[in-house]
Amino acid sequence: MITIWFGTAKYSKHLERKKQMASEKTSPARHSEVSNSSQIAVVMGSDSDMEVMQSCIDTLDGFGIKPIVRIISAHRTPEEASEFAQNAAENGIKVIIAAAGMAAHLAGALAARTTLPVIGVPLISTGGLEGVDALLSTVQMPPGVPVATMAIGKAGAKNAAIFAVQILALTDKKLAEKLSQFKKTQKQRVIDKDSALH
Ligand code: C2R
Repeated sequence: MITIWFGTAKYSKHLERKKQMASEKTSPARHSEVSNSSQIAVVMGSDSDMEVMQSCIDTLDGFGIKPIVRIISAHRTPEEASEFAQNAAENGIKVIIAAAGMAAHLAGALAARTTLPVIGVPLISTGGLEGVDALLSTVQMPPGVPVATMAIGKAGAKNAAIFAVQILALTDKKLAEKLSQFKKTQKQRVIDKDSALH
């Protein structure tokens, strides 16, 4: 009897999960819920980019922003990349952060299909050219299709988050206040380190 009950409960859980997965599949912003704070999307070319891009996600978190996070590749999943960029504005996204290593065409490919600001983060990838390959691929966009390109790696990942917040803060007073607090804290940290030397 117990076995049967467990079996039934397990099966209905399985059905529930299946339903949820089906709805996630049709949702353009899967992996993260679209809420008021999901105005920023963090897209990366591979799961191997996550370690560095986590610092971007964490920095956004510090401003109370939970971004939509996606793994999409202009090379490996071109249709998904296209669909994502074309529907981004309609899905409430205001800024796209796109990170990739090697021949990083992701940010440019997204920028080609949206009028939203796209921030590019060039990453260092195993087998790549220490990020210079990704930097040049991301920054050297032809006139008419800009990608705001950050520094290579972790510094760029963090700055992408801050830059995205700066864009949103233009029309969001609370975020603007958080930004100004962020700058003050950052400044104080340096002053404290300097004082500690004397
Ligand atoms: P794997 O580790 O999956 O082999 O990826 C990724 O961002 C990653 O840094 C190696 C590197 O390839 C990058 N990649 C791109 C694109 N898609 C994946 N540059 C793209 O569409 O630009």
